[in-house]
Amino acid sequence: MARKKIALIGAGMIGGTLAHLAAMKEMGDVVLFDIAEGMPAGKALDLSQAGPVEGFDSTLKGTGDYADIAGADVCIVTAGVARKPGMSRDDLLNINLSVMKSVGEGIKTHAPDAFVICITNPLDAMVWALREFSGLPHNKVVGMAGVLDSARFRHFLADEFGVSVEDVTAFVLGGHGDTMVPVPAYSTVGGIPIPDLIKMGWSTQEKIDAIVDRTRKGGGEIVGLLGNGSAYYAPATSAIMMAESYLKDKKRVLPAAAHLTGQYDVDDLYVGVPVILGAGGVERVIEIELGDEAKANFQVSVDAVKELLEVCKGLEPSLA
Ligand code: A3D
Repeated sequence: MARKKIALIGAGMIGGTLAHLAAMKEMGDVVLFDIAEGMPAGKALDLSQAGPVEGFDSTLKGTGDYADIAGADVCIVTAGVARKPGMSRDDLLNINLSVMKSVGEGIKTHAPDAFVICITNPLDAMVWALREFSGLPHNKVVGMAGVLDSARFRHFLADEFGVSVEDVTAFVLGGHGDTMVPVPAYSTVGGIPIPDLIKMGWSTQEKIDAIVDRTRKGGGEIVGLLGNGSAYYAPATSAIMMAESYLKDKKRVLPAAAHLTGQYDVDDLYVGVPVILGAGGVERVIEIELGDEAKANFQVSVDAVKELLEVCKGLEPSLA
């Protein structure tokens, strides 16, 4: 049986970490694509030399030629630029939209059967753009944000309750960013919902509210601490979990930015919702009954994504 092929479009901080994880897990052979001269080949060579020590046989190749991603089973996209001082949100949108255009066309030409996971920010708009430019079926293009956001929520909750992160499940909906909607009622410790744990005296509403707020601002907290760049370990491991669910047809129930066609009263928009990820890509969007507060917060999040998309639709991306 041929090995699987994982193409990483963007070989920066997240791209390099993705390559490391994919090789360590022997998910398949890895191609690191980037426009930066030499860098993807350098990372691929460095990682290849970890193979004899770790005992993995995945091959790693760095490239600047889209032909090398041919036949990829999974493409994970982190290509783009980060917002720099003096750059407006629209400037950033325009640049990353152009990047999505060239990445989308590269995937369309060379890896049209791939399952595509977008990580580039602003996530909900970029995954939409990537789908448009690649022309792939909507169920084969998703955005990674929810797994990361819920992992942040789980980490903070486990810390608060003094329990293993393994026993904490967390539920996060909506767009990626300050408007995301962590839902404590669907988040549990050993199956016990957070509101019940508050009633049991394990925590207080104030503490949970503070955790929700910290989760929403989780990315910014790390940016502030790093001083240069943004989070990459947890984002990479989150995308790898999604890729594994697809490659192994695990049918994991994970939050992802998925294309909605009426679910949650949202039409033709990518927003974070729980989905089943299997060999068919997004096999099912799980539509749950939301309480009034979560519903109102979700709507704010959806409106923010819509607004961003309207700006995108007014821009004219060139190839980047
Ligand atoms: P970084 O280390 O800058 O890597 C981005 C790479 O993209 C660089 O190596 C660039 O050379 C490359 N690149 C730029 N233009 C192109 C192009 N046209 N084709 C191919 N490669 C190109 O960033 P990073 O790896 O830290 O982050 C990557 C993206 O993920 C950014 O947009 C972040 O904002 C985003 N991010 C998203 C999350 C989510 O949860 C959604 C979390 C963390 C970071």
